[in-house]
Order: sequence, then C-alpha cells, then structure tokens
Amino acid sequence: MKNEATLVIIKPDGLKKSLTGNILSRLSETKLKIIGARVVKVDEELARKHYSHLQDKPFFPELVKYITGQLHGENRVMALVYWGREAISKVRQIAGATNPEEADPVSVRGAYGRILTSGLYENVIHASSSPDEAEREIKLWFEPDEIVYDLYRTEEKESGGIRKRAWK
Ligand code: IDP
Ligand code: MG
Repeated sequence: MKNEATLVIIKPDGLKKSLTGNILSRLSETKLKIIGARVVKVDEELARKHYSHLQDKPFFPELVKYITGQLHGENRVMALVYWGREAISKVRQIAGATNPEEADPVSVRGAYGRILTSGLYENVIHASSSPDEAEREIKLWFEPDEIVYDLYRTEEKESGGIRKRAWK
C-alpha cells in the first residue's frame, strides 16, 4: 500500500446545494489528509484543460458550461488535495460511479447527483482516477506553494524580479 495524492473538486452544483460540509465529512471517513484547498473561479481555459481527455465527446461543451458554473449561476468550485494510503480509490469509492443513476445510493454522486435533460451527468464532485491523472490535475489547479507537502519536482522561476517555485 502506497501513499498517493488525489484531486477532489466540489463542482458548482455541490456549492449551490450547500453540500460542502457534508462532502468534507464524508471524505473524512477515509482518514486521508487534506494537504491543499482553494476556492477557485473556473475560467474556460482551465475547464478545457481539466477535461481535455473528453474534448471529442458530444457532451463536452455542456461539461465546460457546467464546471465554469454557467449552469448554476455559481462560478466557484472548491479544489482539494487529499493524501494518504490508496487515496485515489478511497475517494472514488465515496464519490461513486460517474453516472449518478448507476452510483451506489449512499455515495456522494448517488445521493446528490442527477442527469440533466441535456444528458449531462451533474454529479457534484470530481475525483482523480489514476496517479498520472492526479499529478496532471494537481499541477493544473495548484501552485507548489499552495500544497503543504512536496509532491512533485519543482524549479525556481523568476518573473518581474520575483523568484518563485513552479512545477518542473
Ligand atoms: P469521472 O468524473 O467519473 O472521472 P469522466 O469520464 O472523467 O468521469 O468524465 C468527467 C465528467 O464528465 C463526469 O464527472 C460527468 O460530469 C461528465 N460525463 C462523463 N461521461 C458522461 C456521459 O456519458 N454523459 C454525460 N456526462 C458525462
Ligand atoms: Mg475522470
């Protein structure tokens, strides 16, 4: 058993439905550690990068609208990094299956997700599904200094006379 990091995003519907506390409580059952947390205003560019693996899917435009908050009048999401043993599978278990109608009813997606008339799965949270995906996503959503542990390699960069750490 190996320590891993994973990215969780409470999507705009989760914030709109006031589920933040509830979701954090559910995730605390895992005994994993939160090592990073941010409330993020998601722009189109971040949305497209985050879901780049789905860009050819028919639901992609709707998915970008969803994560940027255009479906909920709520352009905030909460991004968290969890760390510990089997973090990826433990969090995916609590999140539930991608399709909220097929998800275990006691999972977050099973309890609070729904399918929109457009066909999009509005499923409350995102959770990374592999170590490579977690690394790509964590580097996209967080700067090195926004995470408490040194997860991945970094380098010093200078911009406007200020030196700062960046992902290598
Ligand atoms: P995951 O979130 O369970 O990892 P992905 O395949 O990475 O699933 O898809 C990202 C998001 O796109 C899902 O969480 C869901 O909101 C949406 N989605 C995925 N597949 C479908 C689909 O077949 N129909 C509608 N929406 C989908
Ligand atoms: Mg995924």
